[in-house]
Amino acid sequence: MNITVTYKIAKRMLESTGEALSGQQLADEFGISRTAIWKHMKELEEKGYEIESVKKKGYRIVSIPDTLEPITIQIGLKTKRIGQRIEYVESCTSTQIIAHQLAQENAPDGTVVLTETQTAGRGRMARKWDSAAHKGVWMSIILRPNVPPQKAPQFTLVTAVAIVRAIEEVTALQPKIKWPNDILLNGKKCTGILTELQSDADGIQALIVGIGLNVNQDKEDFDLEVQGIATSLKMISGQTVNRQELVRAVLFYTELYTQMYIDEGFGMLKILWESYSTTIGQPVRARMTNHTLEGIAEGISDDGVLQLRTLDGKLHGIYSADIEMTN
Ligand code: BTX
Repeated sequence: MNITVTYKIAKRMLESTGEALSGQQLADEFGISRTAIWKHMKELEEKGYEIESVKKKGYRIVSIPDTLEPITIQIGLKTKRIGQRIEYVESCTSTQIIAHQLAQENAPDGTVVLTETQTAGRGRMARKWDSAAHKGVWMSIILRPNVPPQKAPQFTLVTAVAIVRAIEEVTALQPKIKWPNDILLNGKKCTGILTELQSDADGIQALIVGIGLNVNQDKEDFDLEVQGIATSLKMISGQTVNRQELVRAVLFYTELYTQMYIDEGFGMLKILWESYSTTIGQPVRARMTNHTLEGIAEGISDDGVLQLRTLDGKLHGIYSADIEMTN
């Protein structure tokens, strides 16, 4: 059974927006027999698609499975670049590793890697990222912006805004951003973003934006060591969230806002970011590799650097740190 043809048939059926298509029509369009069409229907059913077979009318897809396979994402996707190519694997070590490899093999701008579970999902500084099977969105986006390397860090902030907008659109939740890369619900982490860079003497070759979004986990789906700090959209809203719709929204807003950043700079996005931030105006402790600073987080600069004013009145630019609220 040629699975690519199975998916092409499924795509054709989904695009017919609920109307049944006859076995003969599908057979003619795909240049195969009606028996072959019937076998493709069986294959789809085995993959979790619910197919209604209406007498004299034909086949109709009634529901699609809760997977992140390209076909389930690309139907209804409103982007021009991001997600036009999606690489999907049921399981992997880390989508970042696959995306780096694809970027080196010249994968186009906007290529997306999606998986159901990661065995070595990673956060910043090689920390572990817990990626429960079929419960979250574990994804990497390859971007190839034509900007100098010093403009790369803001992509994390811009992506955070995009994710918050997507969550707001798909659920009734109102997440907050903790500088630089955590998205919080009720003070607990529901999303992490990891931006990695491939560059050479000519500048940025690719940005690999890794997104880990906790969607439908219950508390016990998380590893013990993160149960106290992590949460999911379902745990806060009390409802199972459609992961496919969420991925489409994240891709849409990521395309919109990264393009806005490339074309118009950080100005408007900085205002949006600050409006979602829990950090700004708050007393915080910033832990860096070698030292810690305490003070008030006054804002972020145009290059995304956190501005922290210590008790002695000095303003410090923080490029990378773990932030704790101290109030
Ligand atoms: P981070 O360094 O800010 O956060 C990592 C820390 O977050 C961990 O040390 C742990 O305390 C906590 N943590 C681990 N797993 C979870 C979780 N599921 N929910 C909440 N907190 C957790 C954040 O790094 C960046 C994470 C990016 C993950 C994506 S998933 C797709 C892509 N592939 C990949 O390997 N990484 C990215």
